[in-house]
Amino acid sequence: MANAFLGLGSNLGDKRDYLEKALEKLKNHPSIDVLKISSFYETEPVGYKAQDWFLNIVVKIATSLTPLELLDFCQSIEKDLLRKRDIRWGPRTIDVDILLYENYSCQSDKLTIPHPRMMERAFVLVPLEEIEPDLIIEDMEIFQLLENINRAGIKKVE
Ligand code: GSY
Repeated sequence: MANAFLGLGSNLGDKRDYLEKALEKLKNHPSIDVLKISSFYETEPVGYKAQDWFLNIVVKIATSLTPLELLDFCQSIEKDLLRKRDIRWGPRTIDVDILLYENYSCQSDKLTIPHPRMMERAFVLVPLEEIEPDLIIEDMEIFQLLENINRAGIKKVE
């Protein structure tokens, strides 16, 4: 089994419901164990600003799927939950990204691990540190990565 971290986000419709449904699909997969789920965070959109705030979480899983099999499953969740890819950085019902998969790294048109933009995203790093405070990503401790991150646009849902 490999440990992996996934980032989930939604900013259309009933965001919490989309995230809960995506979590259920992960939990119901026979080759995935959901080990940890972060708090829910309301987060300012990164990139395309003229859209609603996101609700984001990070999840730690153990899986016997390969990275590409896991990607296929994440994309099937997005398809089932009616994600449309209209505007590149635009609103979406659900986004399920592979952030990390063990210490594996790869770079291709289909999949890049670690996720290429995760190091500068508060909506990824803050929930990731909550569930894995000792995490080291490419020789950097997560608290070091967070030292340069502006947390103004991220609020934990209590
Ligand atoms: O890459 C994930 C989709 N996404 C998000 C997101 O999940 N949260 C925030 N705050 N901004 C985002 N911009 C994009 S694209």
